[in-house]
Amino acid sequence: MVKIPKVHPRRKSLISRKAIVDATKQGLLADSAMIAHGRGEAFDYLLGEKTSEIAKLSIKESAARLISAKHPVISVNGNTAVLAGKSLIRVAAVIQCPIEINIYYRTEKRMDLLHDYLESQKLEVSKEDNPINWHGDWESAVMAVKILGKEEDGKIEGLEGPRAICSAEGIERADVILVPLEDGDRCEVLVSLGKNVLVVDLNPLSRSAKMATVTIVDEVSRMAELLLQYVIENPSDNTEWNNDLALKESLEIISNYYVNQ
Ligand code: PTJ
Repeated sequence: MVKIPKVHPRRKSLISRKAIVDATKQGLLADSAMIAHGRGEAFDYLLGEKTSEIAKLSIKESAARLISAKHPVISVNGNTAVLAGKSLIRVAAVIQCPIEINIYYRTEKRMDLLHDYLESQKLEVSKEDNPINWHGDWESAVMAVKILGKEEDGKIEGLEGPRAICSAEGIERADVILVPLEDGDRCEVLVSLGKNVLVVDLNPLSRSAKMATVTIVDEVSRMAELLLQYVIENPSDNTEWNNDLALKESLEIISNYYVNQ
């Protein structure tokens, strides 16, 4: 195994790549997961590989909407589980919402593998110390997080085929959904069903980014760590959120890449 030096300038990126490669070998990811990851890396490079001020605002807005939701849910696909699974379990523990495995390339085998993977991550997270500024019984809060998805007892009205399958207790009844790396069609339908759809996508031009209620243009693992901090801070939401304006700001950062160097 190649050891990545602590001072390597691309250390974080190399660690993420290795996680994606290892998870592919374990069968957790879709065949095209590496292509999606590579596309994300390219956008992240242009964003300076850091969370922009507008991304911070959109994460804060998402935190507020998740907290004030009646039935919030965090949707997790293969790439998200591998890159940000533990952080999102911590977020779910703080707001006490379920996590739903919601994959585009759906097979029973992948659903089972991802379920076991997230359950084992949950166990590890439950043994951690309380997150900073969070008070309570951490182990109980984490173990109360349900990992949904395998029940297949719900349907996303307006979609056909396997992409419509979901959990009745999760996405079907949710009023607010955090969906990292979502597909554009599904995002559009979820919005048309009146749900608040909070998308995480490094590409501000993707259909999901444009369709979402709030788009977080940031890398999913960076965003998840900040989201944890914000859900603990408990901010208030802004019903006037202008997502088009937020997307424009992210695009400006990308187009000013050379100027910002
Ligand atoms: O696990 P599954 O079956 O649900 O499949 C997951 C993938 C990601 C393979 C599937 O959803 C897919 O093909 O996605 P796309 O259509 O390639 O879109 C991926 C989007 O996510 C692109 O716009 C990327 O820029 C963005 N992206 C990739 N990696 C990251 C990311 N956004 C945030 N953080 C990342 N690490």
